[in-house]
This record gives sequence, C-alpha cells and structure tokens, in this order.
Amino acid sequence: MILIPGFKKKAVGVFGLGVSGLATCEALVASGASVYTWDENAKAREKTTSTEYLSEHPKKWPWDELAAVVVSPGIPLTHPKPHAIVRKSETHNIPVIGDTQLFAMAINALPEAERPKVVMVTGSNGKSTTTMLIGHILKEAGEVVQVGGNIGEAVLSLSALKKGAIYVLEMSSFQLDLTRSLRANVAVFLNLSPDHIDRHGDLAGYFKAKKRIFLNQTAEDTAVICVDDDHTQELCTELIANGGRKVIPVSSQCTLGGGAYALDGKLYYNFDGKTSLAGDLAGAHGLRGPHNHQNAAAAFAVCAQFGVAPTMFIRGAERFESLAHRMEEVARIGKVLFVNDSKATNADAAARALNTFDHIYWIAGGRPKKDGVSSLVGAMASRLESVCKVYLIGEAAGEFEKELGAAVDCVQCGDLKTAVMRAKEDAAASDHTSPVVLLSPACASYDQFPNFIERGNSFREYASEMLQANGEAA
Ligand code: UMA
Repeated sequence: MILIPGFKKKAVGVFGLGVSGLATCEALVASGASVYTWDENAKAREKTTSTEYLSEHPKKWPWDELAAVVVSPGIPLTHPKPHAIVRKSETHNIPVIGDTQLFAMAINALPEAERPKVVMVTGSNGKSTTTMLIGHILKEAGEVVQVGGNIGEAVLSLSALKKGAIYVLEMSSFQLDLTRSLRANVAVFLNLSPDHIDRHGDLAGYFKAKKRIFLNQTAEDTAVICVDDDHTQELCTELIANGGRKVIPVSSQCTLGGGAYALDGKLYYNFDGKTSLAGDLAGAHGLRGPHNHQNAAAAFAVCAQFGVAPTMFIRGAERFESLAHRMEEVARIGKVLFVNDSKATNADAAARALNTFDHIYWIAGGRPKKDGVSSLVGAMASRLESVCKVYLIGEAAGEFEKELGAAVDCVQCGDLKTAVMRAKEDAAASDHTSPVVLLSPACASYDQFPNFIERGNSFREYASEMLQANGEAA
C-alpha cells in the first residue's frame, strides 16, 4: 500500500467504492486521515461496514473541513453533466481528484533523488497489453517493477514507493482528467480513435484528456508516440516542435528515420542515426497482428530507456502471454481456432482483430457506441475480405446487417451461445485449413452481459463445452 504524506488528521471525502475507491480509503486511513465515504450503490456501501470509513451520505460530510474529494474514474466530471458530488465540491472550493493524484502527491513528497521512476501508458487501444508487456520485460531484465492503474490494480494498492523501483501505469482518459501533478518519466501515447465520447463531449475533449499524460514532463523525460494515425502524428510533431523532452516516434506501418518500428513482423530501431534490426516478432505468439506489433514497438522504445538490450526484449516478448479477452486463443477444435477479443468494444479495436487472420467467422454486435453503427462499418470496410460470415448478436444486430449485408454474408443469432455454435459449424465445414471463430464485437456488452469480461468468459465457456462434446482435452 502507498501512504500519502500530508493527510494526517485531514478530512477527505471518497465518492465511489469500487476497486480504486476502497484502495483509496485504506491508504488514506493508514496515512492518518478521517475518511468520509459514499457510493450510489447500496451493495458497494456495505463494503464499509466494520471499517474506519463507514459510509455516510455526503449531506452529512463536514464540508467546511474537507481537504479534497476523491472520486472514482467512472464518475462524470463534465459530460454528459457534472455529477452532483462534483458540483457540490466546486461550490465549496474543494479540489476533486482521483486516486492517481494521491499517488502523485506521495511521489512528489519524496526528495527527487529518492523517487521511483514512473512509466505511464495511454491510447484508445492496446494500453493493457503494452503496460503488461513493459512490466514483463523490465521484470525479466531484473528491475523492481509494479504494474497498476486502469489495468485493474488500483495505484494506491501497489507496494510502497521505493527508490530504484519502476511503476508502470495504464492511464485512462478518466484517470488523466483527475490527475494534476503526476510526472511520467516515460509517457506512451499509442493511438486515438473515438471512445468514451459520452464522457468527454467530443473527440477533441477525449484527445485533450489523453494528452494530459505529458503534463508534468521535464527535459529529462521521454515521450513515446505511435504515429500511425493522424491525431498522434500531429501530436508527435507538436511535441517535437515544443521541445522540453525527448520524443521517440514509433510505428507498425512505416519505416521511420528515428525511433522504433515493426514491419513484416520484424522490429527495427534507430536511436542514434543508424537503423538496426532488434529481432523477429514471429515467435511472440502473445503479440499477434500489426496492432500488437505497434504495442511491441512502443514497449521496446520504453524498455530501451531502461537499458534493455534488443535481444533481451525479443526473448522476453516470446515469453509474453496475451491478456484475457484481448485476442486470447481459448480453444482449438479440430482445425477451428477460437479467439476471444471481447475487449474490442469499439470499431478500431475490432478492425485490428479482423486484420490479424485470413478466414474469419466473426461474432459481432452488442450495444453500439454513441456514434452509431455506420461509423463502425466505415472503419472496418477494408478488412471485410478476410471475413467469411458475420454472426450478429445484441442490440446492434439489425443495424449491422443493414450496413454489412451487401458486402458479406450475415446471420442473425440473437445471443452469443447461438452465434458460437453456428460459427463453429460453418468454420468446421469450410474448405479453409485454419479458420478462426472470432469474438470481436465492436460494441459494448451491457445489453446482454454485466461487462466485457463476463461476455468473454461466456465465449470461453461455450467453446470449452464444444471441445468436451467433441471429446478433446482443453
Ligand atoms: N459510482 C457511483 N456513481 C456514479 C458512478 C459510479 O456511485 O455515477 C460508483 C459505482 O457504484 C461503483 C464505484 O463508483 O461502486 C466504482 O466505480 P468505477 O467503476 O468508476 O471505479 P473502480 O471500480 O474503482 O474502477 C476504476 C476503473 N473504472 C473505470 O474507469 C470506469 C477501472 O478501469 C480500473 O481498473 C480501476 O479503477 C483501478 O484503477 C476499468 C475500466 O472499464 C477496467 N476502465 C475504462 C476503460 O478501460 O475503457 C476507462
């Protein structure tokens, strides 16, 4: 746990009692603060029974004494409208911050020479894989590494801050909006495509929140930017022009005069005016597809800042296992491979998955994102040639068929189980030697599942039932 100096005997409000809220309460109480808590969900409030931070409605909080209100990342700051707790805090002139800002305060309270290093990773897609890959490689290189943030482990529940340690943090746009003074010694910006527009108003608002990752960098720090989309290319040019930090461009689409890039499965770098081959990514099975090669190139650039040699990086990448629900191979029944990419909740993520295999039996649909289905279809149009058939589920199914029907064979399945069964039957009966049943929905899961994790778990379970029915071992 990370203690936060300066909060002894101070009163703090914590609103939202999920993963980050509870870790915040524990850290604040251990730091000597008086903690006032609330959550709009009664079940979440039950978690405070028999603690020193028993829930009490904010009406009863000592508003004249509060030093800060810490809100969970899921609580709207500005859009669709500021949450009531945000408005009330503003009325009382109390700073609204996130757990990541408390983490920043803990680091900043240390003398500069005693501070651990911080690597932060953001982007619309690939953040978790890149964060985990950096953590994995640095650990293999013998560094003391802590991995947390949006990836699921709250920053304040990581081990105590230690000189020489490296904290690798996945940062969402929500968290960046709630963080003011965290300095990334190395900041990674992977890509930008529309997501969370409901929370940021428009793409510009979302981009602005993400760019906060560079906020407190100094001339000693590094920005690693993947320049494969127009937004990040512009950002890279802007940061280079501004000066004030080292900038390393990264790509999985083109050669670069300086930086790191992956092309045709090979990783190259040029940090000193000379282009060299770092190695072949073909043996890195947990990093399939060009999108993962973008993640690998970014991770390589980060690890190089900590002295990791190219051969060590490639060996580590070969031992890296893909994360659950992200291009995760869950079963093989005969020649049919089942791939769980349930985390692909937007068009760009699904398009990346479609780019990875040649003969795809694609399960798509769910609750479409705010900007509708047609934008999803536009983003995927160039990838449809590898799709043999589409198996549609959920609320987006009708609209998907309208948009896609002319280009590719679509079948309405209603639910995921039906879709998995039908896709498997067609894939097994096809002439293709290595067909793939791919769940990459391009939509949120909330119409049929509590979240993308449960959707992915159900996909895995259906595949495993079929495997058993087939008499094969998982
Ligand atoms: N709550 C309210 N009122 C609201 C909104 C929420 O009372 O208006 C309460 C909920 O009832 C819940 C609590 O707040 O009990 C938790 O809310 P939360 O989901 O915001 O926060 P955590 O459980 O603390 O999880 C957060 C991140 N969640 C979000 O950003 C939505 C987790 O990222 C992160 O792993 C965790 O902190 C640890 O750092 C998840 C996520 O979905 C994976 N992130 C988004 C994404 O990746 O797209 C940004």
